[in-house]
Amino acid sequence: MAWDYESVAAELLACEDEVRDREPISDEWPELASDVAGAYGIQDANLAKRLARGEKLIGVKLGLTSRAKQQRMGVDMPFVAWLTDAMILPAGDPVPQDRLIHPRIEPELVFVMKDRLEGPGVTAAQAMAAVGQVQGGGEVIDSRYKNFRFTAGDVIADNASSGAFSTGPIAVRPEDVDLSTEAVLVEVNGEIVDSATGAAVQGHPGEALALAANDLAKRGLAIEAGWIVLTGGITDAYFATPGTSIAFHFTNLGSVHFHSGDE
Ligand code: OOG
Ligand code: MG
Repeated sequence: MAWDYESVAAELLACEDEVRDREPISDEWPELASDVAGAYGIQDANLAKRLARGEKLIGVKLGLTSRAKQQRMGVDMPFVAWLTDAMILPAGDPVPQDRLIHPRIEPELVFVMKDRLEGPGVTAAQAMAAVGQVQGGGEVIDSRYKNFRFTAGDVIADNASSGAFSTGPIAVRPEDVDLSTEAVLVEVNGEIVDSATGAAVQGHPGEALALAANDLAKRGLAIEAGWIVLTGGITDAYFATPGTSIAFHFTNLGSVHFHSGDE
């Protein structure tokens, strides 16, 4: 099969809809591995298909903004992807196993924007000034690639393994929390298995937000007021196989719980 951007976008969305994984597209189209601009073209075509079927664009997510994530996934480049309303997982709802391939869950610091933020040249301080609220959260990632094996181009094209996300019970103004020292404990089936602070995310999640604005500017896009921004997994992600309970406990931002359905 000779791939082009449109057919890759269609195939990745079909994998998602049919709940099946596949080998990375770059196995067949090696140039895609490092074609970042092309991969964003695929990501945008993927979004256009979501919008055409009625999903609403509600924000952006960052990927691979922490060393923990970069090392685990074997890709050392942060990137941006799209969030739609279909990805919202109301707090307390079980992880929707029937529509996910191999969900993994990771803790995130989440921003709700009060102002539009447009790059290039945005600094972390300017980025934070545009934030209305900060929340703890968790993202359910679900790569369309077997065993989460991918190159930078593959994962950007795949909307950064987007699946679902939940936000925590407490929302604070950004000036009321120190995000570099805000810690999260990761609990899996009652055991604390991991921890980190917000500093793991590019030194400060505001840096990740600035990075997103500056990256979107390359496509002539901006972060809009009211949008949600997931700033990237703070720690590694944990498999949410049926029967698994995962909770993220933040210092000031409360806890977010995920129940992965019955075994
Ligand atoms: C890519 C998505 C990464 C994050 O927060 O780093 C991501 C993956 O790990 O499959 O959402
Ligand atoms: Mg994430």
